[in-house]
Amino acid sequence: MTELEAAVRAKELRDILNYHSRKYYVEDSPEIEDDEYDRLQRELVLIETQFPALITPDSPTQRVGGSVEGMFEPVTHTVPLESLQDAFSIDEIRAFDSRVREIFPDVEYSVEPKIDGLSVALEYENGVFVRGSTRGDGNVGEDVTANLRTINSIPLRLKEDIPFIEVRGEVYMPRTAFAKLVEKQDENGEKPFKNPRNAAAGSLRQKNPAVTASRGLDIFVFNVQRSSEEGLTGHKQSIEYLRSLGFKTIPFCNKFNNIDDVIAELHRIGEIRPSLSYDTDGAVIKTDSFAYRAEIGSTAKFPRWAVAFKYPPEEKETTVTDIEVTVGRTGVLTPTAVFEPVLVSGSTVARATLHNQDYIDEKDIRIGDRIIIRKAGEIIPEVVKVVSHADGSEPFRLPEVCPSCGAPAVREQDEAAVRCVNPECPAQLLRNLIHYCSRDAMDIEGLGDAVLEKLTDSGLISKISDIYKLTKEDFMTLEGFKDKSSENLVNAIENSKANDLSKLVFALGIRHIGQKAGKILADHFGTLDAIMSASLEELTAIENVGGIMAQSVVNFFSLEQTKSEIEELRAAGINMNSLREKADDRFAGKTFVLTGTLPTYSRNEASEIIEKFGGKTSSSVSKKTDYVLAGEEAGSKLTKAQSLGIKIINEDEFNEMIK
Ligand code: 0OX
Repeated sequence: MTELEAAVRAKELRDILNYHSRKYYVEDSPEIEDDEYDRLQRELVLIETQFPALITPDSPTQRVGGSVEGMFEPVTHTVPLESLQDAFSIDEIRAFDSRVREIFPDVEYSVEPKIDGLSVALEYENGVFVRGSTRGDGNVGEDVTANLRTINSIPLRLKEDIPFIEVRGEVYMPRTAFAKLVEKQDENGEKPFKNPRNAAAGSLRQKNPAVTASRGLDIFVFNVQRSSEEGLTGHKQSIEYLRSLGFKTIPFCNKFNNIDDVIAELHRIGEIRPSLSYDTDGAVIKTDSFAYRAEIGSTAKFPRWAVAFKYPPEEKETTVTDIEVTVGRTGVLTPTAVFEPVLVSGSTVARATLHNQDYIDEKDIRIGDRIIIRKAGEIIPEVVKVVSHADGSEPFRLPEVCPSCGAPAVREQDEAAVRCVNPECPAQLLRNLIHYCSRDAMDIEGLGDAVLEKLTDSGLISKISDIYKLTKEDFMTLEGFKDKSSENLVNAIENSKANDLSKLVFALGIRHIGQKAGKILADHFGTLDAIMSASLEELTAIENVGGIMAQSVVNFFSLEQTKSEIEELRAAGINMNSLREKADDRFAGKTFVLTGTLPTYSRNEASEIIEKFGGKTSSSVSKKTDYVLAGEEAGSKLTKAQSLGIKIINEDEFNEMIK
């Protein structure tokens, strides 16, 4: 393919991909299958890897990239992002109408939901998204362009290449995405976000756009702030115009010419609020005509032509009958308040997670309390506050032993969670087994989630070392296993015994010890016995091993269960020595970043080689990177390396270097 042919095809692919991305994320009416979309995207990435000069900022391959270093840059809003005057009663709405109608007796209002997220401004030049910023104080916000680019419903290119337009919208986290995020945060012992709005704000202020991308944010656009185009005369018309440009606009906006109909619409929105997939904190009533708005004007703080009607949050009082504690898959003890069932926001609820000890302490929630509950994000029941304690009640403390296995439950430094320390705790067993057998750990092909679940359910394994006692006959008792498949599994288990020590150290699932730390420990000590008997001081003295990691290693190997399990593994013939030969130090002090798919090496293999020669690998490109080893479908890392002038090598050149 010549560069010219590539340029033509790249443009074509970009247009097709942008079209289908809009169909899927904005209009919710996809026309092609996901794998067809992926195929087209891969084709574009391939062209852009071969001809990086063809990469454009509106390319759908450029959504995630470019970490922010330091602070977000301030952005002064040319047109301020005004806030709204709140109204808490229908009387206040009528008073608002009287004020407006005095000037314009024939006023028409548009009414739309008030999305509970955070306002942003998006700027487009010649149809291309060039900058996005938060509202801030309305006059000065922060440049969060890289993070906003990860939101798939924000078009990187508009349907029309108009010279300039700035729009305003509300970034929000859909309720389902919020529920998933909180579950993960609880599981990881992190402090969970209080509501979808806080979660959206936290996600938009991430330094790493890949994190933002993983949070499932979305947007509704509802205003033209300024534009090179003229001719818009009213609000509803401008929403339709924004939609025609390819924006995902506010989900509905209805126009009325009298206040009674507006009030009926407020009641209607109030009714449907619980069933929406996003949080709303009210409805916005806006004078529709732009000419009228200009006449009515604004106060120092708010426009006089609009008002936000706030719905009272639905809250109910009930009594806590119990606080239950369960152990999650990661060993975290999670308290749940059980209360007398009450109807809130459309459904009956009887339980609310209390997250962790700090949360309980902050609200001083006890068994027997009268409490107020509501739904956060309209789906997750939440204890708002305690009304009164029962006579003679005591503050609630999480148990110091695991309710599942009775082993000590401890709270580690800097963690919100209390965890069961027992690696054989039945509540944690499956997760530990899955990790142990995974590719980067002991790499036992065929022993995935489903098979391991069957093995634990049937009682064939109750700890890691039991894996090595499994026979072909054991597998054949499981549904779906035949002679050959059972034999393959037994062979895969047998082969894993010869793995390098670094894989075993990682596979043991010691908290804070990842794949890289597994290699560092194995290389440094050479044998598992040496690691097991290492002191805190010895561990901390190793480069790249911090205090928390060192403490975690010491804790793990001091457990009786760990010691007996290691002996079982030793008896099963698992290699406990480092097999990683140290070659010469030709890459000493050099940092490599791997990106894309290499023709022959997997990422792990390439990292192994780099480390064997004393080099390091890193996951992100910075000024400190010495080489970027790029394969096919390399994306933003390649672009960043080019912009920083870092040496980019392919696999052939890499092979030359290691000859
Ligand atoms: C929302 C929302 C916020 C335009 C001028 C004053 C307020 N959160 O959904 N603000 C506005 O309007 C701005 N409309 C909305 N729908």
